Amino acid sequence: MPTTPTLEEQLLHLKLDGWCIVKDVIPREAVAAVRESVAEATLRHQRSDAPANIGHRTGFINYDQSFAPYLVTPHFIELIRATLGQNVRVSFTSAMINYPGNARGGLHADWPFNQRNAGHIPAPYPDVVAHLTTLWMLSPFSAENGATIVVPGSHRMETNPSAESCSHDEDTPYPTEIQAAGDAGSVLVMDSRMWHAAGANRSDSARVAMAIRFAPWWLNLNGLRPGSGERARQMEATGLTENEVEAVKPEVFAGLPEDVQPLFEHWVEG
Ligand SMILES: O=C(O)CCC(=O)C(=O)O
Repeated sequence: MPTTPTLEEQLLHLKLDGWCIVKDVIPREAVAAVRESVAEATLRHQRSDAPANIGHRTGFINYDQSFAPYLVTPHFIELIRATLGQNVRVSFTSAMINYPGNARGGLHADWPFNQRNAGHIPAPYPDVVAHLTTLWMLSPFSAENGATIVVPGSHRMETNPSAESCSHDEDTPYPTEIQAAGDAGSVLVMDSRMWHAAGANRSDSARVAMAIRFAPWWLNLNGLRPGSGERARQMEATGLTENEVEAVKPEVFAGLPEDVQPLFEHWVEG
């Protein structure tokens, strides 16, 4: 019978391989309601510039809070805090629906290591865990519906395929890549440096997920703030675009569970 991995085992997996899966972050009996709520809010607030076959909404906490209580599920947040420190912050909340027919994405590392973002740490970057990407499986993730493709160990590289100088092309599968499958309610936790991509959805149903990213207190997030001077200067200096994360509305913040509020306090509007 499979046993539940300990925190130490998960930390080792994350350190050596760059990723791990945390099961039952959303309990089985609750996950269908969260999936429906996220899917419905994504459809209602869909980004007009989302790629074909993808439903996408950034700043998602302002539109739906059904997932918020699970951000502090003890065996999940303990792993996040053990990696990034006690005063960790949520940097992004994005909903993503990959529809049937969605093609495989390009291999990349995430912000702040993605070299196409204005606010990136230039490659070659140092070997430091500076940001975590967590992908919440609201539908089961399978090879057929496009479970995330990961390249284990690639987080220790000092570059990634978003850099023109990287010797690996983003659209070429990497020989040791695998797909991170899991049950609905599980969360794929990745070092944001790890090379990854969305898998192709060859099934006949939508893959509903959220990307919730975490930063340590010392990482500057101001370049993500719409309208900030720092954002404008980063974009002007690099000639690159940047993700936008809208501020959390005060009334949304006030309605969050007390133990979830510290994760968002740095980003409240006003
Ligand atoms: O949808 C996926 O499986 C991957 C998403 C992704 O690449 C990202 O959010 O950076």
